[in-house]
Amino acid sequence: MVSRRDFIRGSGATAAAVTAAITAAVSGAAVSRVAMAALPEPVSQASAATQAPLLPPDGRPYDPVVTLNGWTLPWRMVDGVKEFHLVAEPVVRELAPGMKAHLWGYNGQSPGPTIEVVEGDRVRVYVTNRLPEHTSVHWHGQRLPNGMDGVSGLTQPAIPVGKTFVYEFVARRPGTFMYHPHADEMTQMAMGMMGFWVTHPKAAHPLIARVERDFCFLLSAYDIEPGSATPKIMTMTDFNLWTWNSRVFPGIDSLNVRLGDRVRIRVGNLTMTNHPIHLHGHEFSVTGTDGGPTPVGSRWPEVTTDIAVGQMRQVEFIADEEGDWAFHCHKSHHTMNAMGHAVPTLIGVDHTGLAARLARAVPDHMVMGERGMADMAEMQMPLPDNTLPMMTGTGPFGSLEMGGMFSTLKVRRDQKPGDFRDPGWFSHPPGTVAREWTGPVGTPARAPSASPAASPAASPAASPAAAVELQARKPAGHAGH
Ligand SMILES: [Cu+2]
Repeated sequence: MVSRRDFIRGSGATAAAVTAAITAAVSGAAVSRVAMAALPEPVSQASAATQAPLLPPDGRPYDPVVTLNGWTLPWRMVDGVKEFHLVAEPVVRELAPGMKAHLWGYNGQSPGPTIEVVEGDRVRVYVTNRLPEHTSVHWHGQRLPNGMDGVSGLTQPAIPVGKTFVYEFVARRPGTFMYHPHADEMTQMAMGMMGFWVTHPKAAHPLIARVERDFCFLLSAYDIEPGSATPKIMTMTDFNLWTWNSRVFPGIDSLNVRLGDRVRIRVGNLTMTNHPIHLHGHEFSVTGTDGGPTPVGSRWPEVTTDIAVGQMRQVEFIADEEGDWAFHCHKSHHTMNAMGHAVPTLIGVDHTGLAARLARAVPDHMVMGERGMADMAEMQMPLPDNTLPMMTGTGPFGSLEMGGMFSTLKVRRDQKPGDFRDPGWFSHPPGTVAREWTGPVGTPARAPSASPAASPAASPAASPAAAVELQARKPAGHAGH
């Protein structure tokens, strides 16, 4: 993997190299070399792996963030202005090993690169449109001149196909923001167009702590039928791939920290529903929203924070418990990969004899689910090309039976400061793992149930179990049945 430093060096950060690269790219084209050289070279990212933080090479210093399965866009400093170049374009994004999606994004990936600036920076962002339709970029949450707000039709004309627009404003307010199109929004966001923006404070800030680890990611969702690669953009709620930075478990990298680190995680929600994001083993406080840092008196401990549509929540905690801690959306359907939502519940249904009869009629039919759905995780069922098992991932103790919005916070005593690499699975101290009990098991105390003698003989209430069986499965109600 190419390191961040090599990546920047290799991409040519000097003006001469930029000019040479652009000249090479446009030689023969009827484009003024001077005009093209005025644009910062667009930097593209080919990898979906988490890139090392981009240490600021110039400008005001700050503590950079780490974008989960993402990267920060390098800039060019021109007369004290930070210049970035976003290229809106179709991309191929690996959602997890084994599945690639045809999305729209920026600079080679969906989501686009994170933009990091410092409070007070004057920022110039060139946006080149290589999509098949017009677009714009809205800088969600920012204080800026109205005409820089990126709402096509309202504050600017849309950026036509093939054209480049420039946005310029001062990053007035420190905080965590997002960017996304405000032109054919439903399509373009359903296709993956979004990115993170962090404005770091220019000096010590009473409400913004310095942290050892600062992670960020966006929530997005896609509806991609198994075997296909392009999201169905008309889907409103019934998505089948719930992603963090357009990745699903087990494709989402772990958040690797050192024992005792103060950790900040910034999460923005650009899906169509809310996501209660839950961390195991620690309590956190919400220290910021996209409206800015929260007052200290408004902070209380939580282990789950619900992030509504169009919101950002920034949480902080001290990572003082070693281990591999689950970190996920608490909507259990959001920690699953592509699945059919129309599958009936078969728990408790007796399949005896059914499989043999069905096999005669439908040779490839499989009966599943009568003891729950855990079988699904380890089932060797042939999948269509380019899809993922609904429940998957293997940990040190077996199948995790997860997918979608799931990752782990790995807290390690020996993780070096600034080292974000995956330390592998946790080695549990002896005697600290739940284990099988092989001694005597006492009879559990139960509440007394109604005695059959005390109820009318015909009443189903005579036996609670009988009542449950009777109601376990109702007719689906097809017309004519
Ligand atoms: Cu969720």
